[in-house]
Amino acid sequence: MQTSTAKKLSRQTLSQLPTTIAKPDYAIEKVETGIVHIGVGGFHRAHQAMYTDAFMAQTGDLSWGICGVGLREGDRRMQEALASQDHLFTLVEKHADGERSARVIGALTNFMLAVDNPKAVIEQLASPSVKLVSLTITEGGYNMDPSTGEFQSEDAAVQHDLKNPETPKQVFGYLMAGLKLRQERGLAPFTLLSCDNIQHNGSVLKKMLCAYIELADKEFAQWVTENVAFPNSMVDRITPTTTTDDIAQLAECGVDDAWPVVCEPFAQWIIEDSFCHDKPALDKVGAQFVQDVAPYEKLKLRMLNASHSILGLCGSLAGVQTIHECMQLDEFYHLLTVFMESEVAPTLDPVAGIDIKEYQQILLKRFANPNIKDTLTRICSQSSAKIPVFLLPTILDNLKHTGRYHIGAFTIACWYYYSARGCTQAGEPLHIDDSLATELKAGAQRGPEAFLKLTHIFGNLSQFSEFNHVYIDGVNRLQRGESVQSIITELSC
Ligand code: CS2
Repeated sequence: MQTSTAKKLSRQTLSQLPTTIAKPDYAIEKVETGIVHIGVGGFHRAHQAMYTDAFMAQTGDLSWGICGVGLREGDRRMQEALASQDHLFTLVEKHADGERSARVIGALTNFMLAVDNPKAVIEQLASPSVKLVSLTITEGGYNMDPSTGEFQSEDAAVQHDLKNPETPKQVFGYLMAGLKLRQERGLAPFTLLSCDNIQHNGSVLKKMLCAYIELADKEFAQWVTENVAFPNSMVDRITPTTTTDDIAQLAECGVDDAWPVVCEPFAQWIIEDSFCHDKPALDKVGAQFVQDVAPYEKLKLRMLNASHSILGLCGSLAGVQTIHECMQLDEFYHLLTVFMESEVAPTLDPVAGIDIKEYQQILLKRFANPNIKDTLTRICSQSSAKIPVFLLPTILDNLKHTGRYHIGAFTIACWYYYSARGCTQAGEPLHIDDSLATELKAGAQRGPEAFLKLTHIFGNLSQFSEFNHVYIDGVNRLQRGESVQSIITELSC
């Protein structure tokens, strides 16, 4: 419920907002668009937009504002919310002890909905002021076949874009059109920075984009390969889905914001120092430029994201709702500790400046933050794109090097049960929010073996008989009605 004194957020009302809310201390009206970001969700706003805002505040260099772009009709709600408040929004950091800090972020200069005007988006990408294009299009957004690592060219939107290069539908169509226009106009290409949770995200983006361009224009694909930089990056900040309670709480503090973002205090951004155009000195505000991002990515994906998926899939069957509630249960807390120590840590490479044990401890604390209320529904969404990136590489490494993979295998058993029955162990319905939901359900209903043979998710995992054995044992125990809690207690011994 909104209180009557809450001020609608806008440039005009900024100075009237309560003093407890930090505001951009730079001239917002002077900010120029230096970055185009595709995929403006909560995470982008809590992370890249926050870093950019801090950078502009600290350096006074206002040439790095962000123009957001939404490619889907589903982005209209965000476009309308942001447009209604001059593209300002509030970021609320919630600490474990209840402390909160809110600040208005002024980094967004605009938000364009591509479906409304594809030409304008292509023009924006070709604008001389744009030096960087960043992406958060989700793990599944790269159109990569997970079993072969190749571009899926038969996709309907890809075929559409090849025939209609001026009115594309998918991200690669836009990027190609923008880069082409820049080349025609003699402008340097922008750097393309993927901020998705994928190992070697920049290299994957390069491979997929160039594969797409090759279908249309081989010579231009060669030019892009040689002239565009695709730095890899590791991004981290837990950002739950904004709830109506979050909006109401902010209104009680005096700000009427249609779509604020809530996040944890922690943030990390490690970027490969490889740009083909100017870059903002984000290292002035806590980001790190390094030569090789791979060990950081591997650490984060295998420790944090995989642990999230484990809690998501196992916790859902046990009827738990959020990550921090899982962490309050000893069984889950121990499960994660053992998973990180005995299944993940042995597969990691040394990471400069990071003590892996300390990293684990910090993660457990971050997950336990009771004010973040990160739902298992969010974590389980799009598991078909997450599990192959977050968990499978660890299982496969352990199978190759005779390491432990029992917790990983049990998580897949839980996912099977979740997909086959669509309910918790107590029979409460669980929704499967996944673009491959039909396939997952159909595979699971044919039985656990058939589920594991969904090769574009699991690759050749079903060919490892020792894995099969452990996985089927987990499925049998679940089917006999043994509780998740009692199984994971045993697995954590
Ligand atoms: C989560 C991530 O989507 C997921 O399953 O693991 O969104 C996670 O919260 C972020 O990567 C944290 O940086």
